Amino acid sequence: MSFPEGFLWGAATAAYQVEGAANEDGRGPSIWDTFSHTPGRVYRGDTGDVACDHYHRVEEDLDLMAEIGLKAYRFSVAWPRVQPEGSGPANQKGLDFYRRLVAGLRERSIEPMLTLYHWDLPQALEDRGGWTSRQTSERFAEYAALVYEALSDSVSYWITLNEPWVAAWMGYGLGVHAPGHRNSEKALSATHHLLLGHALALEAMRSSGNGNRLGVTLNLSPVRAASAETADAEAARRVDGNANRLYLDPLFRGSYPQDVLEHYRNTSDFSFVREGDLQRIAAPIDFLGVNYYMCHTIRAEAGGGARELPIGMRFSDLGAETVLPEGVRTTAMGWPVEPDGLTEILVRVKEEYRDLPVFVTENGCAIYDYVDPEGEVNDFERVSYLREHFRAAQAAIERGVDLRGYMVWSLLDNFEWAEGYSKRFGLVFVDYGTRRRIPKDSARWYAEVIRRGDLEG
Ligand code: PNW
Repeated sequence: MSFPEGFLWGAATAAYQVEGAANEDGRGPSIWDTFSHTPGRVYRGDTGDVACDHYHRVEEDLDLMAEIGLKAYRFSVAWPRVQPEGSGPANQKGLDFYRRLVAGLRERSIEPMLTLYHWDLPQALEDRGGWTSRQTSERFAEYAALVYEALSDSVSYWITLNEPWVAAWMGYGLGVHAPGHRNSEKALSATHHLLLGHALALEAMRSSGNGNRLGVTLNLSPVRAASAETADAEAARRVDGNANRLYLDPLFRGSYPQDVLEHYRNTSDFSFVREGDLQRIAAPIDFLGVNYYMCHTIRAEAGGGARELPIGMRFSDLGAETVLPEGVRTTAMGWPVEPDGLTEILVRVKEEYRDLPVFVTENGCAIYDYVDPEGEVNDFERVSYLREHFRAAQAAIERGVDLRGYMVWSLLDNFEWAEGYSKRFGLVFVDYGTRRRIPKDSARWYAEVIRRGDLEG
């Protein structure tokens, strides 16, 4: 049982999480610089100022990718490197870094997959309302056009947004990510302007007419009711509406789900949705990126004080709460390990929305990794996690899903947002004292999978 010929096995990172060099070559501040430098926002006060120092160690990291035998590498471009103030002409030094990175990938026959927005909005735009402002969608399209002009000859796979749900709800609704607002009306407006930004960016890139493939990445999670009770089933449907359908419906059907609009009737008048927006948002994409981490098992909110659930398992204003299903393992993030959910969500996209090329653009797990006395990182739990999820991907292919590739999150341990450096997702361990890279056992195991093209042995 093998993966299709030409399957793109890869790994992913994001600019703010790995680059560091926060004040170099004209980079401007992003909302994540502001947020991480605000006391109390990020675990232990960690920031991305230096991160993995990837900006200076890009050659070494390219060699690591080649050593693992990656066929593809997904990275993001830092908007504030290209436009320090979020508008105006391109900062060439900022673009040069990505030109070098892409050239290095091409030299090693690694396919670049570029994400335009992985959450590092220029602070100057946040000061004018950020994603709650329609202007930001327009600025985003201008930024996309600048990057496209510089790199469309050498990059074939373009992703407009990474996880608009997380950007909108964790950033503007729950306040656990930058810019840290806690307001559902803002999260709804941010959702719409992110999707509109995707649409306008796509239009700008398409107008230059070449054969590149353009898509968007969503984090999708099957939602299951914790019991057969009607109240739990209804709560699960609300979470599904918020987390999945609020993004899938506009992109593939050109409408927001009725039950979700109804649910937020007293929260927002949705006046930010203008005539024609949804039609533009539903313009065809060439592929969908799916980030898969977990299923949500939901019961109706019991009331009596919110429990402190792990980040990524909290929802606001839905009258719903997450429970951990019995007998399910969790990762260091506290997230349940449910590989079959990956098959389920991929099949659902094909059956309920569209049969189109799909990439798993992120999947992986955090473990409390450490370097043993022999200098090795024995992360057998990550190997099992990945093997089980690769099998789930294979099951989706057998059920007809047009899956083209799989990007493991992440190439390197890195800045895990609100969790700082305390959570390690990498195939490669990073010593944050010296920034030395140590490939984990999972990196060697993955290299073997890629070399053989199957999961046996
Ligand atoms: C993703 N959820 O975030 C991001 O794209 C990465 O930058 C991040 O490092 C990685 O996953 C691990 O956290 C997510 O609530 C955050 O389901 C939350 C969820 C999913 C992904």
